[in-house]
Amino acid sequence: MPLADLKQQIADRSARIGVIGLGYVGLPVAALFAQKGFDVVGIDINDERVEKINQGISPIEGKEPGLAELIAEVVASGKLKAATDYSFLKDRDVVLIDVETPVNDEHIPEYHALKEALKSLAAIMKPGVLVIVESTIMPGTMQNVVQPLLEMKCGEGFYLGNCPERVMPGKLIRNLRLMSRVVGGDSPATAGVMKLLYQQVVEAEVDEADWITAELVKTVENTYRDVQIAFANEVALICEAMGADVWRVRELVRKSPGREMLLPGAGVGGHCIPKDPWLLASAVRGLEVDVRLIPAARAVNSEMPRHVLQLLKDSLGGVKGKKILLLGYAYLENSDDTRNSPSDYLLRLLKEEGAEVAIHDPYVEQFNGDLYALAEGCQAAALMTAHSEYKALNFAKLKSQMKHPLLVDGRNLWDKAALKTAGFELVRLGDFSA
Ligand code: SAJ
Repeated sequence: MPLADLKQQIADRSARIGVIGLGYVGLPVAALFAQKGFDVVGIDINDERVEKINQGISPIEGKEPGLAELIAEVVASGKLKAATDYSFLKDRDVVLIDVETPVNDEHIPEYHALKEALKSLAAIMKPGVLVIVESTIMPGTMQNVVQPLLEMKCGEGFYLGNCPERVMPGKLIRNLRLMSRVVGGDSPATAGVMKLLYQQVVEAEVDEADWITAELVKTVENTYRDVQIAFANEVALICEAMGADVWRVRELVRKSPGREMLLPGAGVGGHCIPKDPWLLASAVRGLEVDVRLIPAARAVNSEMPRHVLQLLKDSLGGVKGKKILLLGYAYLENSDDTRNSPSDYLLRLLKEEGAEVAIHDPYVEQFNGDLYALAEGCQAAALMTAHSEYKALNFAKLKSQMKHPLLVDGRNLWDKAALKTAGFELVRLGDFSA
């Protein structure tokens, strides 16, 4: 189909849309286009997930305002259907790809899911289809992986773009509607059609670009955050060594214009920040670019759980044979998301040291038991995730349960003076001030 015809079908919303991958990005995207009146078919390999969606039920756990209602609405209207069979995509005019793109232990992106999706799509997609990769990919992937895979099967007869997403757990619908997007096209004309497409659902700016620019924007923005967090963590370590309070230092640094120092903490988890810097750094592997800051920042952040272990060991004179309670297993406050959990790394470190570990997390089913029962006989409790409910614990009861009243605050959640008055020994990450 000529681009001009596709443009018209997008404008009158008669274009038929397919979405491959109905996870925390693909499902809300599919539902938002369906809500605007497009006929949308979603494909996922998980038949239970497909079944749930076709019943109008959201398979996504956690608090996602508006998502469950939106899915019920668009499934009831018949605008959104889900399937496991790629043949449902053969009549699609636009296909979005939202599959996972993890990195392996050597920090190299694994594209198994992406390649399988592309091969399955290439086998059935019709001439003139617009294929858009929304997954986060290493810069260069569109040219070196995506285009060749599609061309092998389909020759030249398709349009190709990438449009990275900016969703965040707990804000899926909100971010997809209100955050700007970059659309990278195989040509300026394709980017123009992509802009029109996303303007149907995005209320913010949609910026046109080429593939490499769109790939870089996404990986750079998350690498930027990782480097900023690493800086805050390194300042915290310096403050400990200097007997200062990083939280007071940070408060005063931020009074200087353009110094928005981020938060030191017990670790950096999640599915974006720990991964995307490696996607960016890997893009230039083998080229004449000496990438030093990005891996260094990753090293600082990934080792913060080990620093929490050191705080425990220094305070207890070692943790072997001691019982330690970890407060928080999710990577982010008030979330049930445990991907790349810093607590999981600390758990492994503690066990290697011969400690006994109890874990509490109100949002994670496996760990949402009675906190005070878990605290029984513990020589220390380490706050790893700043869940709101940890702010106002029954500290008298907690103290009565513990064998030794040591608290390590990895997220600057607790009032240092109040807890000392309550009889606790409090060690706050980054704060060794008197
Ligand atoms: N963290 C710190 N210090 C900080 C900020 C975060 O230690 O100052 C830790 C968090 O505890 C967590 C990890 O880093 O373990 C990641 O936290 P995050 O706030 O970056 O949340 P994410 O992982 O959900 O990041 C997402 C990203 N969004 C997308 O990739 C679309 C990121 O680009 C956003 O900036 C971030 O949400 C956000 O701002 O909420």
